[in-house]
Amino acid sequence: MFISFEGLDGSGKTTQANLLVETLKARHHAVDFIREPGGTDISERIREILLDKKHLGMNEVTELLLFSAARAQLVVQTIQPALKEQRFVVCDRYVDSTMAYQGYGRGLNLDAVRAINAAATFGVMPDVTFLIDISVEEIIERRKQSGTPIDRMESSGKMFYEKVRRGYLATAKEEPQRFVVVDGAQSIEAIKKIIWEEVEKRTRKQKAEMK
Ligand code: T5A
Repeated sequence: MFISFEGLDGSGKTTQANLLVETLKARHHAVDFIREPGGTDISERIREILLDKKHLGMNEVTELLLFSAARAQLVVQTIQPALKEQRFVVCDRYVDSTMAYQGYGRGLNLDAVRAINAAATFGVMPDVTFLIDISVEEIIERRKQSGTPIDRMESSGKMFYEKVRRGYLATAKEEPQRFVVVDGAQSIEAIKKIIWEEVEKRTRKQKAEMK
C-alpha cells in the first residue's frame, strides 16, 4: 500500500508519517519510509539545490522541473520496486505538493503541472493521502516556538502559504476517495489514532479485494 502525507511546512505531517511507520513496523509489516524531495542519491542532491537559500532567484519553472526530476528518480528506483514486493511505502510529500506549491502557490498553469506530474510519477499514485490541514497562523506560531532556521521554500511568505493551503483543499475535493483531510490543530495522539484507523480499514478492504 502506498501512503502519502501532505500539508504545509510545519503542519505535523513528518511527525505523523514517523508514527505510522513505527506502528506498521511494530506489527511486522515491511515498510519503506521516504521523504520528498529526496530518497535517492540523485534526489537528495536535487533537494540540496531546491532548499538552499543561496538560490532565492530560482525561476518557478526550474523549481517545478527540479522537484519533478527528483520524484521521477525516486519512483523508478524506490517506490515501484517496493510496491512490487507488496511493501508499505510511506511518503512524506508526493505529487500533491507540486500541485499545491508550484501550481497554486507559485501560480503556474495547473494543466501543465498535471502533465508534468503524470510524467514524473509514471502514473504511480498513492492509495491514500493524509492531508494534515492547519492554518497559516498556526504554522507561523509553531515555527516561532521551535526556533528552527527557515529554508528557501519557507521564505516565500504568508500569502504564498495561504494559496498553497487553498490548493491542497481544492485537490482533496477533486479526489475525495484518495484524500483524508485531518484537522492538524488536534493533538499528536488524536491525529495518530485517526490515521491508524483509516490505514487499518483500507488494508482490510485491499486484502478482501485481492481474495
Ligand atoms: N515542496 C516539496 C514543493 O514546493 N514542491 C514539491 O513537489 C515538494 C515535494 C520541503 C519543501 O519543499 C516544498 C515543500 C517544502 O517547503 P522539508 O524540509 O522537507 O521541505 O520540510 P517539510 O516537508 O515542510 O516538513 P517540516 O519538517 O518542516 O514540517 P512538517 O513535517 O509538516 O512538521 P513536523 O512533523 O516536523 O512538525 C513541526 C513541529 O510541530 C510539532 C512538532 O513537534 C514540530 O516541532 N507538532 C505539533 N505541535 C502541536 N500539535 C500537533 N498536532 C503537532 N504535530 C507536530
